[in-house]
Amino acid sequence: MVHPTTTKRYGARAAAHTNPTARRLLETMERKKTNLCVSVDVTKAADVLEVVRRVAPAVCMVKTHIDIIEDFTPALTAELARLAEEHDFVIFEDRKFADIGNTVSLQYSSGVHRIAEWSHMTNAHPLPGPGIITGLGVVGKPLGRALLLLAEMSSAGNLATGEYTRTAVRMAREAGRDWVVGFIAMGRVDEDGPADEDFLVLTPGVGLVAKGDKLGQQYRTPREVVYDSGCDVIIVGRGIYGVQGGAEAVLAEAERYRAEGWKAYEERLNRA
Ligand code: S5P
Repeated sequence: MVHPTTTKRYGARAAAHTNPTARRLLETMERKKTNLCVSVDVTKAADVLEVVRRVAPAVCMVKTHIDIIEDFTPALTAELARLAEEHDFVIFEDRKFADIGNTVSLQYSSGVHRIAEWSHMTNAHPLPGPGIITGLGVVGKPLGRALLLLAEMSSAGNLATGEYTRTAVRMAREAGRDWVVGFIAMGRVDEDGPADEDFLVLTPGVGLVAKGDKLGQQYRTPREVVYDSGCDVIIVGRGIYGVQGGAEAVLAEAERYRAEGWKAYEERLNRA
């Protein structure tokens, strides 16, 4: 089955969203002709900014793991937020919240990182039940932030399958798309929904060279993810920032993934 959202242009899909971050992302994708999110999993603030400045022209989104930064100061997130405005991309802090509502609302708003202040989008495991969505929403909704649920994962042997995945999708529908705008998933987990429903599917585990790593990560190509599986955003980490050849090579590699991802999207639009 071909889900109706997979044959619509990203820009046209923006109108189906009330959440400002979802709209902004879809409009940025259309404007910059990119469905690429670079995952900047490096551990020094200067290296994060170096990678982001390099890849900025090629991305709709930058994904962070802010808790791996060894020399974190709020100047880093302030600069990331400034770069997001200057270069037209969305910031996604890949926090994978997984606790009760009260705890996650504190983890989201407070602590050293104050994620809600600078990150347009974040994500949560549905494992604890709907309270996690409500708890994060208390903080994020008034700020116009957006939440994704992890409905599936890319790693070998993960437990997010079958009934767990279906329940994640049901929880998102019940929460409403003004807050839960989509999923981390490997395919169109929302296929059973009504034709006018529009969720974003963001997909990690993307590589043009490696097939996996030694710790269970599994890679598919941009074409497999966007054309075959109907996902919206490809998330690429080591395949881009880990490329040999220094700073110049990083932008060239980001551009290669952008072009592959965009070609697969254009072909999908033209699919009968
Ligand atoms: O199932 C998942 C979910 C996520 S968000 N598998 C993943 O790999 N991720 C994240 O995507 C992971 O935490 C990492 O930041 C990125 C993949 O990085 P890569 O270097 O393997 O491309």
